[in-house]
Amino acid sequence: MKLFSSVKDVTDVNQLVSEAIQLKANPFADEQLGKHKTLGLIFLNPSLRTRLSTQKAAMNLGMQVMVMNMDKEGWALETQDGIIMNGTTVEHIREAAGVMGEYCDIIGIRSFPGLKDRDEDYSELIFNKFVQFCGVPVVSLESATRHPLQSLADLITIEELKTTAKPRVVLTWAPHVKPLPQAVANSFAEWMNKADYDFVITHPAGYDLAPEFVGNAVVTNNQDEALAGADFVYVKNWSSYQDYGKILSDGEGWMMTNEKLKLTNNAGVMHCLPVRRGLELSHEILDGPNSLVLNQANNRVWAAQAVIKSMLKGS
Ligand code: SN0
Repeated sequence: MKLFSSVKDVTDVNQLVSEAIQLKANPFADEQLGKHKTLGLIFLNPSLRTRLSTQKAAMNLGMQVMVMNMDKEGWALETQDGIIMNGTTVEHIREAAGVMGEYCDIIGIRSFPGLKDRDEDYSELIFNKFVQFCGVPVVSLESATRHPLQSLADLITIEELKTTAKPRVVLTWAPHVKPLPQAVANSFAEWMNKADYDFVITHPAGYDLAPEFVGNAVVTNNQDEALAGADFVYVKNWSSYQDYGKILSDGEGWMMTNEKLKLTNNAGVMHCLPVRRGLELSHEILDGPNSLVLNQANNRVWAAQAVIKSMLKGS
């Protein structure tokens, strides 16, 4: 694998999931593979799990890791081509990416959407420029439209815990105070469609995801109907795709609670984190037996390790 930005970059998803599960059982089996190889992690936005789990995965493979918090410590980056740089941006992404490619064997990059210009965000301008100019394999650490390491960890979590071949998996919108990217929801939907589960998306009117991500999912604005019989409930806020980047309502009544859990098949409740307690998800759920958020976070390591291993092997 030379690029991991979407489920489409994976030739055999089942094989990648079983690789991750094997690595979880035997984390140091490939500790010679990454010897004298360097992973560079570049953040244009904040991170906790992605940074630590990917770093840990690389260390398990014997790699050295360098982390660059571009947003705080780097020069202000220019991304537009052909302009005169007489303003506030200091360094062009062409040189910055090229330089980092000189120092690293594999690069991971995080670049959130601006949530102002939908076409620009959905063209993955920054991520794609980085891939183009760094010249080494690239792992997405969450781009404008997707968060594939999270989705792979989510798929691993469901595969480990499911009790039927085709579980009912519900992605439910949750309230939030800030306009958030659609990336986690898009990506989760893309991977769930690939997994061929009984997959349902529920959200208030106006929050439809882009059709290419919805795929074959059943979509309903009735959350109770969606939750009925669910085996897994994935809770996530996202801002509007139609009225791009906007919060359309306060989403009252959409928080996932124990009361709503009664509608489900004693579902496992998932969230990528960070989560706003008492707003997206109730304290009682997060502190209760149905929460899978730490299982998901744990699986971030094995997801990253399976992807990086495949890049190191050049397979
Ligand atoms: C990001 C998102 O894409 O929704 C990252 C998730 C892994 N989440 C946030 O930015 C949350 C920010 C907040 O203020 O709660």
